[in-house]
Amino acid sequence: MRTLVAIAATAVVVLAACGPSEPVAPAPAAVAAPVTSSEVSGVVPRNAIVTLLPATGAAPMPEGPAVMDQYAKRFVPDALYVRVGQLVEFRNSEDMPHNVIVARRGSGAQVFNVGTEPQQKYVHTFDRVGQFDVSCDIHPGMQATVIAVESSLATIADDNGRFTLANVPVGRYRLSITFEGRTQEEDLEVKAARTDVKVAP
Ligand SMILES: [Cu+2]
Repeated sequence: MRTLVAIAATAVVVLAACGPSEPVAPAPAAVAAPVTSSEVSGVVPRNAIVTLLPATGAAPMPEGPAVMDQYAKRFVPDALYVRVGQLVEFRNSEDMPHNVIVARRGSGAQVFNVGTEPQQKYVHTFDRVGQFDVSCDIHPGMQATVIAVESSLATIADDNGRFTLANVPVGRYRLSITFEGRTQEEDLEVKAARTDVKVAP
C-alpha cells in the first residue's frame, strides 16, 4: 500500500511540471501534393482514335521522322503512331526485297504500294487522322498498323470502346474522337488525378 501511494505522488509531480497552460503547437496540416497529371479514361465508340489536342492551336510536332522498318520478314514496330504531317520512313534493313502496301482501315482505300529494295527507304506523309493497315504482298505474314494522329496524347479504344491515357498533364484540351471516318470534338478539362470520359457515337 505504501508503494502505490508513492507512485501516485510521483505522477502528480510530473503532471504539475508540465504546467496547465503550456501552448500546444497545432499539428501541421497534411498538405496534398498538387495534381499535375491525370489518368484520362472512359468509353467512346469502339476502336475509335482518341486524341487530346491543346485547347487552342496545334500540338508541337516531334523532331525527326517516324520509322517503320522491315527486317526478319517483319514490320518493326508492328504498330506505329505517327503525326499527321510528319515524315514517315518505311525502311528495308535486310537483304531481301519487300514492298509496302498501306490501306486505310475501314474503307480499304489504298494509300500507296511501293517496292522497298534492301537498304532503301520510302518516305510518306499522312495527311489525315486514321488507322492504316500495312502489308507486304511478297510475305503475306508481314502485317502492321500505322495510326496517324495530331497529338502525342493519343490511343485506340478497344472493341468495347474502353480507353486509357496515362500521365496526361492537367489543363484544358479538345478531346477528339475519330471513328468510321469522321471526327467529333468536345472540350475537356483535366484537373483531377482521374478524369472520366463518356462519348456516345
Ligand atoms: Cu516482305
